Formats: sequence, structure tokens, C-alpha cells
Amino acid sequence: MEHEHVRAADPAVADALEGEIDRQRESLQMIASENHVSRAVLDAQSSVLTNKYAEGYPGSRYYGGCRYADDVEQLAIDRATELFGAEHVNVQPHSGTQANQAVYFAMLEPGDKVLSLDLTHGGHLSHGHPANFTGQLYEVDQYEVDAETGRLDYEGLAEHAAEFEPDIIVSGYSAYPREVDWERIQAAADEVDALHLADIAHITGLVAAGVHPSPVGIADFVTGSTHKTIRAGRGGIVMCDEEYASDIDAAVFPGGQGGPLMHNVAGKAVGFGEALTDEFEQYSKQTVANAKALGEALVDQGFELVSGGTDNHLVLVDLRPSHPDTTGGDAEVALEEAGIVLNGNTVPGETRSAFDPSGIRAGTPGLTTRGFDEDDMAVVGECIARVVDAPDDEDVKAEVRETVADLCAANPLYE
Ligand code: DSN
Repeated sequence: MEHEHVRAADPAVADALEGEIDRQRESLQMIASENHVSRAVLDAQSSVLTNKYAEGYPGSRYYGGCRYADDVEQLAIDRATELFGAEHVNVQPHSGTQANQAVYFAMLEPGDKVLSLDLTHGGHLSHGHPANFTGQLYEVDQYEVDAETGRLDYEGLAEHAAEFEPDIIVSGYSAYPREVDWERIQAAADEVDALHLADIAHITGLVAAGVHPSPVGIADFVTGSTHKTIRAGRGGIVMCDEEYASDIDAAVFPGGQGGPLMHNVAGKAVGFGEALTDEFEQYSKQTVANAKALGEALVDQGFELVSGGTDNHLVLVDLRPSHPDTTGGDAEVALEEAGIVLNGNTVPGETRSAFDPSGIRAGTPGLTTRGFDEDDMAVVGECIARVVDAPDDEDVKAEVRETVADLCAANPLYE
């Protein structure tokens, strides 16, 4: 995977690109929101569609020369429609956050009320964090997971909604390891006549493959990103019923974006095509099986998992009970030195800060793409434990690096 044209023109950038390929190949990518796309998706994303302006939608553009842009976008739309069963799909959002922005922009006025999960409990910046435009434009109140179980408290959410009377309830999470009951959240929204936005960014692929229940047809709006559990390259997607279609399209373009990133839309088309295959369903099942195996391995090593386990592609470890003197940041750094890349993460009831949180989040989408199975995940769990138990022990990190090298050699990437 040499970037020969970049190498000839710009060695400094080529060095960085090749360094990144080696980094991805030679270490374990366990950031729960990351994955490894196929060569076909990479090829589409680096295509000449990066040159093309195509403001508008297929068949109705503001520029000439959009014949092939139209073909690609329509393929992405048709495949997403088949995958998710939504009445209307917009594949132009540059990211999951832009997809959420489109929903807010289409449906809310500044000052309207948003009820969403607290970031430290697994929510997302674009769900109303004060540092994000959502926290600045809207009146935001946040629900939390149950302090004892680490699971969504649906009754508490309904009570909170009755009290706050939001205009929109946001569901869908960035660090929530359990299945979501969309119907119960919809019921809470119906009670107070609120809209419901289900942000499935993390689980887009699991929903597409049918290994997590779908909010499509339940929530008013479903947004996702296209590069996490679904391997369609960087980007976002919005789905809704036909009644909202023109409002959503107008909110994406021209409301929030200019020209779509057509090379990324091509990546989405290819990735959605891949996601329609039986192979992708098997991959998604294995992603979940691997996360469960990882969770069990970590529990066997004495770690405490938020909610006690996982139903999806990620585990969230609360380090405080098992490693009270090790922060998520310390663990993240030591693990990366040992070849395991994940992130320090806040946990429910966080007592530190977002910069130096009390947990670590680990996901299996990337490793599963490489071919890792449950046995491999048991070894990975043991490696994580060895490093977090002794984050300053250079011998331990060197030994773990050797195990990581063996796992990577047995499960090659982009060979
Ligand atoms: N940054 C992503 C994550 O890691 O969950 C969400 O946008």
C-alpha cells in the first residue's frame, strides 16, 4: 500500500501516511468508534470525485457535469434504503455530528429544549454539551444511566421528560455497552409530544446487520456515522419518514453544508453494498461475540465493567474499583506503549475529569475486521490486564508488544 504519487511529490506527507499504515498494521486498534475499511472503500474515497462540486441532490444540482456524481449518490441512497428500511435517506452529512446538526436545524428553534444523555454517562458532544453548538443554542437537560446497574433508566427518563417537557429527546450513545429499547424512549417522547432523534453512530453497522434492534420506523429521526461498525468510510447519514424528507434535505444542504464530499459518498455507496452481504452479517455477529469475550476476559482479570458486560461492540471499564490509582489516561498511554490503542473514557458517576477520566473504552470492530476471534480476544484481555496492572513496567510492555506482534502477524491488515 505505497502512496507512490505522494512519495514522488511530497515525501514528508508520504512518510506520515506510510507511518500510519504501519501503525494500524502493527498495533491493535481498539478505539470503539474506529474500523478498517476495505480496499474498495479506500479506492472510492481517493477517487476523482474529490474534484467534483455537486450541490443539490441527484437529478437536481446547482452545477453541470454531475452525471456520475448522481449515479454514485443514488447508489448510496438505494443501498442505505435497502439496509435500513427508512422511507427517506440523506447520505450527504460530512459526519455524524453534521447529521445531528441537520435534524436540530430542521426541527428546532434556538432556545428549544433538548433532553439527552449526559456525556459522562455515554452521551455525545453533539447531544447538548456546553462546549458544542447544541449546548449553546438550545436549552439542554440531561438524563443519566442508573447508578447501580449502569443501564438506561427508562422510567427515570420518562419522569424527567414529563418534568422538563423537551421538544426533542435524543437517544443513541457513544459509550453505552447495552442494547437500547427504542420503543420505551419513543413512548417517553410520545407522552410529552416530543420528537425523538436516535443517533446510532456507534452501532450503525450492528443495526444494518440486524444484530441490534433498529430504531428506524420508531424514532422520528435516525442519524448515524458511516465509518464505525459499518465500514463505509468517513461520513454521516440521516434517515426519516417521508413527511420530514424535504426539511431534512434542506437542513443538510444548503442549511448546514455546501458541496457534498462526493468521494466520501462514493465510499458510502461501496461500503453500504458490502454491508448488504451475508459476510457483513457474520462480521457483525463476530464483532459482538468478540466484545463479549473481551469483557469476560477482563472480568476474569479483576476489572469491573460498567453494566457488568456488553451487548454490542464495546466494553467500558471503570478502573476505580480495581485500580484506584490508575486513571484512564495513564492506562491509555501505557497500553499504547505496549501496542494496544484505545481511549481513556469517562464513566457514570465520574469523579475525575474528561481529560483524565476514570475508565477505558475498548471496541472490537477493527480487530474483528482483521479476523480476530474469541480466543484472540481472551489473549488481548490478558494483555490489557498485564499492562494496566503495571503501567510503568517496561519488561511487561515489551512482552505484550511481542504478543501483539504475533496477533497482528496472524491477522494481517491491507496485505
Ligand atoms: N469520537 C467518536 C467516539 O469516539 O465515540 C464519536 O464522535
